[in-house]
Amino acid sequence: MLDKLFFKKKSPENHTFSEENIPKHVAIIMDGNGRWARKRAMPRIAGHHEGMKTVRKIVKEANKIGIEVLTLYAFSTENWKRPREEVDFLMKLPGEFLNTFLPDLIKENVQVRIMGKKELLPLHTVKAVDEAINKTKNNTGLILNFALNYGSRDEITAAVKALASEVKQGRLEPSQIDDSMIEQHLMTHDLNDPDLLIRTSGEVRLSNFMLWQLAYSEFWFTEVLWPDFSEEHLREAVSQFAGRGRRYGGV
Ligand code: V07
Repeated sequence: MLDKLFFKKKSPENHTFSEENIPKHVAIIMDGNGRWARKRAMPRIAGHHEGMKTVRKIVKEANKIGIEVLTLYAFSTENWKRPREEVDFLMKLPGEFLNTFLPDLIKENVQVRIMGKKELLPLHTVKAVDEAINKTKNNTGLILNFALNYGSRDEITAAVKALASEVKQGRLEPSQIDDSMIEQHLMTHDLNDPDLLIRTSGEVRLSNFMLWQLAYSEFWFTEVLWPDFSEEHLREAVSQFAGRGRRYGGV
């Protein structure tokens, strides 16, 4: 409770943004870890490891700012195509991250979640993640939502399949299908759509990330590589968002 009062928007000295304009849900494509390592003649995995430390920093800052949901693209369905050793290393990062930081996240009232297909993940990864989900499920602060083995087309396809099967069973008429019905079948059914998408490392594309949910979001791209992404950069993206007005297609 004390943590919540400290980190949430309750104490005026603890937030520097006007409350209305803080993005409630920020999604981040954490790109540039391999490039960060190459620039230092280090192996790619060293970049991933450094990127993990950045995750911790940015979660803390997001909580301070008063962001409600932070979705981080940790591993895509396409990432399985990477070399075996790199995939094995990546799959150990959730466990390492949680071993190191779960006690702090609990103290800070953070709720850990996962979106993606858990079935294909190694058992040790699933165990680490499930423990964190369980231990934080009643936390009421920042929702830290890791996209792990996530692909947006897969997610939409699964939603379409579920609806098609309801039609086949005669429980649904095709004419009844609308936006909100599709939304309810996505992994984000109980979350707001992201208000702000950040992608680091200079690539300007979505790479199969939250295609449906990002329909009306603001995008903020930076050349900064993820391991170099700082609290200041997050604040810069958030302030720029606060200065823009979103219109959802209206005027
Ligand atoms: C990963 C570090 C960040 C940069 C992007 C690639 C490497 C944190 C997690 C994580 C995931 C689930 C969870 C707790 C932590 C993570 C992967 C890669 C696969 F419950 N960072 N990080 N997972 N990187």
